[in-house]
Amino acid sequence: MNHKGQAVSAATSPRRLSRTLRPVAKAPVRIVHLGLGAFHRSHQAWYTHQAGNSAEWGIASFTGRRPDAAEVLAEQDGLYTVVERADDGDSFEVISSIVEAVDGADVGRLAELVAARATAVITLTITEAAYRLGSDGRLDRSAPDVVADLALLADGSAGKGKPTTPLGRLVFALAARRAAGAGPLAVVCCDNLSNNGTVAHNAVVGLASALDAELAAWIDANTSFVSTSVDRITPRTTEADLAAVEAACGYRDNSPVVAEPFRNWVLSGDFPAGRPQWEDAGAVFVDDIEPYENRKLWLLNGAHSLLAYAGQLRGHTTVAEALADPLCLQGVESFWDEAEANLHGADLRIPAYRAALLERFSNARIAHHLAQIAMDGSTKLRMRAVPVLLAERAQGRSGSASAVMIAAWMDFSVTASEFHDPLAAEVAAANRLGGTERIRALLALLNPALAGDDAVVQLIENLSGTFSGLAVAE
Ligand code: CS2
Repeated sequence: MNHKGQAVSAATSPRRLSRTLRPVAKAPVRIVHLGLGAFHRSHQAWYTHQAGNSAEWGIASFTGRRPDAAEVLAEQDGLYTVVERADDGDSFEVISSIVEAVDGADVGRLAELVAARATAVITLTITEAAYRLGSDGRLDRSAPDVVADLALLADGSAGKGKPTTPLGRLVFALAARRAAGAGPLAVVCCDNLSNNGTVAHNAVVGLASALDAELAAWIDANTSFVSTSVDRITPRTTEADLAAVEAACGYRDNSPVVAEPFRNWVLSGDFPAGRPQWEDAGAVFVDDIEPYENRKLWLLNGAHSLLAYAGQLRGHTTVAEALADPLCLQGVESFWDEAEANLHGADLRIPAYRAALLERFSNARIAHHLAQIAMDGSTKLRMRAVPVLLAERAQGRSGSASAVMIAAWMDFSVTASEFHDPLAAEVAAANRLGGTERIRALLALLNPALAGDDAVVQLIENLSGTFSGLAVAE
């Protein structure tokens, strides 16, 4: 059907978006990306497209676990539409910065591109969980896929074995760059982790050093790990979005991305082989990124996680629906008060930031699903709830608003029909224990020190059920 509701025959179907339909030159590959997904396309690829020197900066983007996203995009020569979805309507823009879309399993092509001297930047959106951090914040070398990748990489080091994790693939490709003598470059972490440049450094160098001390030393000396704070709410694309693009633009795009109008990118670090002029699109370069990172991670992502668990326990599906529930809103405001008391430095304009977040979250035209945000909670809560709770306790306060987020996650872990988490097995084992010991075991997965504090365990136990059971009926 077309937008007027008339049947459309194959002969009259709109043509597929491609560089033939929209003639636009391909920039040379100078950026390699790991994690080709919707967020990469609404954020880093969008900024690169807007940069004044975009003609010099093409992106080769690699998928994570599945080839699908690369296949669909390759059929469109890398072109796709960003649908900017505001409260009062949509606007559409074709983005052309991705010049090669590749199945992540093609580590040969990854190594070839990373080893090319022209490649200056590697960006990452591989998810928080992919850094395989243990509860001590370091690479968990005992994680089964880390162990498996180490064995594959050791099989002729940078030679035969093909690693399967994003970090393993990155180490493999950096080994190829070292072998080619192609010189230093920047790795830009765009995942929602505090101090994400340092986390990426520790994970990559940690993995490399388990293989080959000289490779680890080379990476350490030749790779600039840039820290960033990234922001743009990007829900999953639906069939209705494909139809909306077709109706408005007159072509078929099988891979559009829907995003809110707001976007933000703060970066800190060096680019030894150059970079696109992302500042042309509003990116900001700072010396001290921590206050910005914490503001975004705690206020935006923290509220998201609280809404994801509390909201689903209360029967809601999207962020906008959960925020319209006074009990959930109250939880968010209380958590923000706690977080704000621990945000210092820079001119953070917290009241305006909070007001803007309320507006962004209540954009009902963006169907941002709570189930999507709820995934990988054990990794996310270590960054979103634990630091605020620790800071509150250190100042002699209860931290009950951060604790309630953790309690809601624990409640959710029992009632959820689907529970995606790198520690799902450990969470299930803890849930088989009863009462206080269950709370303690679950808390130990987030932060062992907190789990050793009886008062915190008691606090969380008292808060369980806040968004379900009796508390709801009040
Ligand atoms: C969300 C983020 O899924 C999640 O965990 O909190 O993806 C969030 O939408 C982005 O960070 C917004 O910039």
